[in-house]
Amino acid sequence: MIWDPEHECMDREKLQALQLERLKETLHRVYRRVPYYRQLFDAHGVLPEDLRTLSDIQKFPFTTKAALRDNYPYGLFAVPLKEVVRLHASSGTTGKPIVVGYTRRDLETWSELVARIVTQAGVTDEDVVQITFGYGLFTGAFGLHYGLEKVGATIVPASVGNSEKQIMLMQDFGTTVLVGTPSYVLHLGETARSMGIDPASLKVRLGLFGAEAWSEEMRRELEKMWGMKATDNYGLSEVMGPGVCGECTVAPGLHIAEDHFLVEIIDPETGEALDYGQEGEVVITTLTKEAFPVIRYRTRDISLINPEPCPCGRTTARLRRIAGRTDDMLIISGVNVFPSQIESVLMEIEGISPHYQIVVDKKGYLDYLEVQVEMTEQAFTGSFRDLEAMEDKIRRRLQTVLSISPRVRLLEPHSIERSQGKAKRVIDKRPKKQ
Ligand code: DLL
Repeated sequence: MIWDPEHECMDREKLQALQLERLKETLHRVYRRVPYYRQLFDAHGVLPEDLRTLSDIQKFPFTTKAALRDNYPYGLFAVPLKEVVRLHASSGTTGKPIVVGYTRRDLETWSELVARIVTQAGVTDEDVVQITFGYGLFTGAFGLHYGLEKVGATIVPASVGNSEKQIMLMQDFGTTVLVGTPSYVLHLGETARSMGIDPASLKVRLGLFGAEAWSEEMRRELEKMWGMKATDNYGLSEVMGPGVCGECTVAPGLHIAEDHFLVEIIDPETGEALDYGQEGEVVITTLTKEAFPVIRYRTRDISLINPEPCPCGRTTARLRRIAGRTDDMLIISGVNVFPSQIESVLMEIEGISPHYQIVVDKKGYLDYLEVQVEMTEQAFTGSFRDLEAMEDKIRRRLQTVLSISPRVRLLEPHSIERSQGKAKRVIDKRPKKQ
């Protein structure tokens, strides 16, 4: 089913005309109402009137996370606080978070866009949907909540944590859809098993995953564990939260709500715009946000755009699943390594669990990478020989993919702390460069 065929299946020429009209309005609005943007545009010598075609957006300056942080808490709002009816904030690990606001119309748009992504993943009003994202400043839970409500699904607002109770709720309420981070739902599956319940025996048939990077291999693992179909959706607080794009069940890629967001891919080094199909950093401009519009926001997420129409009938361009973040990329003695590459290798090896951690440190002048991964209960024999052979096998596989030879440490089952939201996979102990 398609939630909003008028916009999701729009003729691309019409869609681009709509984008242009909305982009012009947005540029004028921020120039008039947000002193930060006015100064930024003035400093770059551009005016909203300089935009005549969509590609003219390239004349405009980027917005970075630093700018959002510097204007904490309300400096970038384009409406008086009186018109803001909800606040959320990004899960910043250091310093102050980024605060985003929504007008009543922004909330309406948000639930419409989430209704689109949950419908395209296959949710209907017959489903019982358990939301295991944390309710709070994080956009994940509330964002999914109101979109699912619009579709008419029965929502179980379980929030994150209390894992044994989550399993009980699934059994008693007949949960058919799970919403959460891949790492937490993996943990929920393990919890079920430790209670003597096979997760695949529960009624869960579909998972809506997002908020953190995950690999195709992790998808297969989750699908096998729960006997479900696992789908991906992507978004970020700075531009709205979930609802920016999501997968349909027909072909790969995440359909972008292009009538509300203009998405570009740029070279993260030079800032130059890249063509369709080329991989780079995702840059997003909001087209309809009232309270918190952003212009050319640098997400640091890495992907590419496929503009081909999808066999599902939607005409919106698709974003390939996020490969990682530019600031996630580890440089180990000059070699670029993405955590997602390590995850893909680990998930293909029998006898180890999907729970891993990557530790980076320096020994003298040399960078040093250690991959710690848990064995499965079945494979854990306690024999030193077996352990060594397994570590060696993992090291060789990783070396083929990464072109460097990491240290591998096998851990006993359940020794890595389980995440209750976004997993923290990388521990970088190297002194920070200034
Ligand atoms: O994570 C919004 C969201 C909630 C999306 C629930 C989907 C579902 P933030 O906390 O601001 O917002 O974090 C945004 O998380 O820049 C990506 O690096 C990462 N991220 C989000 N979704 C995905 C995904 C929410 N599907 C940051 N795949 C983004 C990979 C993702 N990374």
